[in-house]
This record gives sequence, structure tokens and C-alpha cells, in this order.
Amino acid sequence: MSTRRKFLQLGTLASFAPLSKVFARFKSKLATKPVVVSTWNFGLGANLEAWKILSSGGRSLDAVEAGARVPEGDAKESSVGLGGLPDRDGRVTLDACIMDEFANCGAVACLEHIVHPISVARKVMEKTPHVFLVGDGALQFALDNGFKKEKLLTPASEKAWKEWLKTAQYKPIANVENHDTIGIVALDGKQNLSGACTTSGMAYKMRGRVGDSPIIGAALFVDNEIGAATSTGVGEEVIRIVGSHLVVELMRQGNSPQEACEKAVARIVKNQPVKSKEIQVGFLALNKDGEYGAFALQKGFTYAVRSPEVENKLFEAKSYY
Ligand code: SD4
Repeated sequence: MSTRRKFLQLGTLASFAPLSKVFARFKSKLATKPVVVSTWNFGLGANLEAWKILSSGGRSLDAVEAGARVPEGDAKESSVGLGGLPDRDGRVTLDACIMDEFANCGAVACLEHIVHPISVARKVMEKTPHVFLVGDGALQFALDNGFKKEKLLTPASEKAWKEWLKTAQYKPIANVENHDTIGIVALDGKQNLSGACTTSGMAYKMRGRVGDSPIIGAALFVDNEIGAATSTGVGEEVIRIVGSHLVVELMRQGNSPQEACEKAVARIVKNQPVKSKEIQVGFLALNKDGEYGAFALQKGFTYAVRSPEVENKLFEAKSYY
């Protein structure tokens, strides 16, 4: 496009939008790829693995899977994969989903005994005509595809569960229940977006309870024309607003990733003015230009960023309350 045409276009835009916004958009077009952003502190470790792939010209899908596998395989992380806190019956049940630049997606829920549900979700996406397998069917599929059956309940998680059993109080409270989920979204050097999300879900949940994390549109959504979004926190509230899809659609309407995350959180507050004060939900979004943003109901939601400009750094999202 000629410089004159670009200038005229910018001039037309400027008459409709505040100048600062127009220039922010214009600048964002120059953002350098690749970029990976992940939820919570363990996002740093996830980004490291993802970055190995992204920085050597790899695909965002491979990067987000590799990143998600890091906390899944870490027995010390009590909210994802191995070592995850169990449900109220003492069973570790895992939820995960993955989505690529072609809108291909795969998911598993209530999957037991498998350390890397994100890789099972990818197999569902690539090897079946389906999107979502749950429970025993998901386990059977995993075993048929070479995944090993393992004990996921570690001594530390078992101890915490037995402690919880003494009162058996089931009340999800923001940021104190140690039930953080990894959501990871990336833009690769070819400007393609993908995302992954994986969790052991709400600690001491009812048997069979599934949160937002394995639900495409709720905890993860990717539209390669627009952007990608992921969520963490009390999944029921994210499902109610189909949160990540909402964030991507808000970006489609011209909102920055930051504005889109803020509007999605505001929707939860509008729906649940009282309950929203006591729970945590956070959104993290990345657009096609490599701009990112995050916002949460409560303080304390951290996310990690790795890009050519940002040397794997942790940020704390702004919050509604
Ligand atoms: C769930 N969203 O199962 C997950 C839990 C989580 O931070 O993300 N906690 O509802």
C-alpha cells in the first residue's frame, strides 16, 4: 500500500477514533513476532519450552502443547496434571483442550491416570472425527494411543485432601485454593495463532464436575484472523459467558486484547454482582498483531510473556476489584 494511501486511511480513522487509539493500533502492527503468553507464575516455565519452538521457526500449536506439558509433568504443581489436587473422593481428574490456526480443536475431560491430558486432547483433534472425549472413553483412547497409566495423586496432594476431608467445606475462594490452570496462547513467526489449556480443575470438586478448561469457547478460543484468548478461575462463571469466545469476538469488534479482557470480566460482574466479589476469574488474550492483555476480577492474577522484546517476564494483571 502506498504511503499516501496509508496516510489517508489513518486520517479517516482519526476522525472517528481518539488519536491515541489510532496510533496504538498503528504501532501494534509493528509488534515483532513470535509471542507466547501464559497464565500464572508457572507460565514462565511453560514459556521457556514454548519459546524453544517459536524461536526456531516452529509452529504455535507445537509451542503451546510443549508449554502446557511443563506444569502438567511437575509433581509440585498441585493444580495441573501430575500432583493435581483430587476431587472430593480423592480422584485426580484432568481437563484440557487445544486449538490451532485452522479452528481444529480437541479436548478431554474427567480424564484419570494420564500425566499429559493436553497431548491426549491433541490426539483427539488429529486422530478422530470428534472434538471432545470424556471419562473412561478418554482414558481408553489415551491408552490405545500409547499413553501410560500412572498414579497422579502424590503424597503431598493426598495429605492436603485428607486435611480438607476434616471439614469438607466446598467453597471456592479467589486465589487461595491453589487451583490455578495453565492457559497458553502463542503467535508464531508465520503469524499463526494457537492455544492450549490444562488443569486438574477446582480442588475437591464433586465427582464428574467439569469446569471451563476443556471447553472450546469457554477457557480457550482461537480465531486466526483475530486473536486468541484463555481463562482461569472459577470455571462455572467463565462457561456462563462463554468467556474466551467473547474476548475474541470483542477483539473482532475493534477492542484491544486489554479492552476485550476488561469487558468480559465486566460481563461476569454484571451477571453476578455479589458472587463476583468473592471469586477469581482472569482472562488473557493475544491478537494477530502480537498485542496482549489481561484482566481479572481480583488482584493477584499473574501472567508470563515471552517475545523478542520481553525476556520471559511475569506481570500482574489489573483487576476489577
Ligand atoms: C476450573 N478454571 O476447573 C478451572 C480452575 C482454574 O484457577 O482455572 N483455577 O474451573
